[in-house]
Amino acid sequence: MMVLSQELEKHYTISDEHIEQFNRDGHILLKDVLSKELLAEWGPKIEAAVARRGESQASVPMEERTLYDQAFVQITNLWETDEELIPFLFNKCLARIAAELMKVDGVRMYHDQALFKEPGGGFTPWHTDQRYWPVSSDRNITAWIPLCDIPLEKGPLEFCTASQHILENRELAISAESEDKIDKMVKLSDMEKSVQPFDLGDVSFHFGATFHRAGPNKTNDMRSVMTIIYVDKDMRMDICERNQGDANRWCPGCEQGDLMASPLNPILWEKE
Ligand SMILES: O=C(O)CCC(=O)C(=O)O
Repeated sequence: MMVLSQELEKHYTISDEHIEQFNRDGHILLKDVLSKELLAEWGPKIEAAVARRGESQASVPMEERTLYDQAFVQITNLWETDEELIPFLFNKCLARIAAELMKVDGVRMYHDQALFKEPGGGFTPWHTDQRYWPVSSDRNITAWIPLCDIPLEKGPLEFCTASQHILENRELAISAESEDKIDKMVKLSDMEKSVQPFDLGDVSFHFGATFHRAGPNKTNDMRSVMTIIYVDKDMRMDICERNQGDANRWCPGCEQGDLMASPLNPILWEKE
C-alpha cells in the first residue's frame, strides 16, 4: 500500500484516448485520481484555512450578496498564506496530468483557489477563465478537486463540450449577463452540455477557454472544492486592460511578452 505522502508524487497514467478527449472536448473528468484517505487528510486542513480567511465573506447574508458572491466563497493562493498546504497544492501528480493533457513539457503554478459553495449557495454563471488571465496561448488549465462527493444537487461543474474554440461571448465577465447570453448561445448551438456527479477522488480538468458554469447548492452541506490553475512552463505574458489586475496579482514584476516566471509561478512538474 502506498504511503499517503507518496501519493502526491505518484504517476497517474492517462491514456492517449484521455489526451485526445481532453483536446477535443476542452474538459475531462478523471476517476479515482486521489484516494479518499489522502483527501480525508488534506480536506480538513484546506477547510480550516478557508474558514480562517473566508470568515468575512461568509458572514454576509446570502440575499444581500451580489450574484458573484452568492456563487461561492473564493479564497485565493492558499499556498502563500498557509505554508502547510504546499505539499498538496504543489503536488507532482496533478501537475503532471495537467502537462500531459495539454501536451506540454512542463507546467507552472498560475494560482490556486478554494471555491466553496455554501448550503443554499447560488449558481456559478457561464464564463471562460481565460477572459481574466494574461496568457499568450491556450495552454492553461484548471484542476477542479472536490473535497467531498458532489451529486447533481450540490452544484458540480458543468461544461459546454468543445466550446474552447467559440469566439462569441468569451469576453463577458462572470455575471447575470454572461449566464444569459452564453446560455442562449449554447441552447442555439449543436454543442452538448456536460454535467455529471463527482465522487470523492475524482478530478476534472478544463482549458481556460472552455465555457463552464455550475448549478446551485441545494443541499444543507458545503460544496468544498479546491482548484489549482496551471500554465505551460513556457507561457509568455499577454497583458491587456481586462487582465491587468490578474497580471499584477499572480505574476508580479512580469511585463508584456515576458516568460510567466515570477516568484509566484514555480515550475511544478517538467519532463526529465
Ligand atoms: O466551482 C465553481 O462553481 C466554478 C469553478 C470555475 O469556474 C473554475 O474552476 O474555473
